[in-house]
Amino acid sequence: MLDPRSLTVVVTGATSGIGEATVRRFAAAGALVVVMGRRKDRLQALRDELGEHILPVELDVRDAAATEAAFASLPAPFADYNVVFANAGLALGLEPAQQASLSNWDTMVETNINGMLYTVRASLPAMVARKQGHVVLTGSIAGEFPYPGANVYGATKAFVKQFSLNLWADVAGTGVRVTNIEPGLVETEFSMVRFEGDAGRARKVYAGAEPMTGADIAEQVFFACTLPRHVNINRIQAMPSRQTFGNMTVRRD
Ligand code: NDP
Ligand code: 8X3
Repeated sequence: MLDPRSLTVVVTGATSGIGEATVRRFAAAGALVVVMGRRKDRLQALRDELGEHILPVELDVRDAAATEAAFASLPAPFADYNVVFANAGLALGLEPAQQASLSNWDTMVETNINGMLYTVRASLPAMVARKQGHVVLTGSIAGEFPYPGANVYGATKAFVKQFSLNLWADVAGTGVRVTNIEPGLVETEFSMVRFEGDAGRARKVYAGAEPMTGADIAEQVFFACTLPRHVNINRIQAMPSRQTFGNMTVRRD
């Protein structure tokens, strides 16, 4: 296994949920961690709590130039990052396509697809040049299995799935690894965001379901990243033990 103290990890979407838990997992193991997100107060709180191994960088991943600049201006020793966890993302709404908000669709595409691409493109050349790195993406089971109301959200995660495989086809042999993490139900701020702050509706998503936690997913990221460098985990798909596939639906008159 790789010594986690040899890792410098950049995490987008580090201010809550899966990203924050991953920051904590790597920091506890002695890695350096760059924490990226829009909520500056939360980034600073992570730095205050976890110490000088943490570098806060305020970033909206939808801004390509800002993303490029954020990676290009990382100070030593953080500039030598060898793991990039492109995790920032969101779902907005659960309406059927004929009622969904076009602006929500735009935001999901701009964040989950464009933001992820900007993060990878801004960080990949340096890792290839150093012959050492690992791109970890956050896909979703929604990128593989359809469900009503997932329309554009699920499609953005299907993009992540295929992009991760194509990325691996490009970089295999360069020293850079690629892993797509595809979780099912994880209790985070995800549903509060999806339902625009409707806490009751968000709670119902997880009630009685024993959902996974951010820490469960962080453990999977940590596992993939600390395997010996000759091993690449292409994808990890995980669900809570109570979650399974939907049945085929027939809508009868
Ligand atoms: P959270 O809402 O808890 O976290 C989302 C993170 O993304 C926050 O840190 C948020 O930070 C960040 N983010 C959102 N938009 C932007 C942006 N434009 N620029 C920078 N950062 C942004 O949800 P999760 O932890 O659950 O979500 C993390 C990832 O996991 C997402 O990609 C999500 O699609 C995916 N996922 C979640 C599942 C779940 O059931 N929870 C299951 C499968 C996948 P800030 O607002 O501070 O910018
Ligand atoms: C989040 C998982 O099933 O809520 O990507 O879409 S799901």
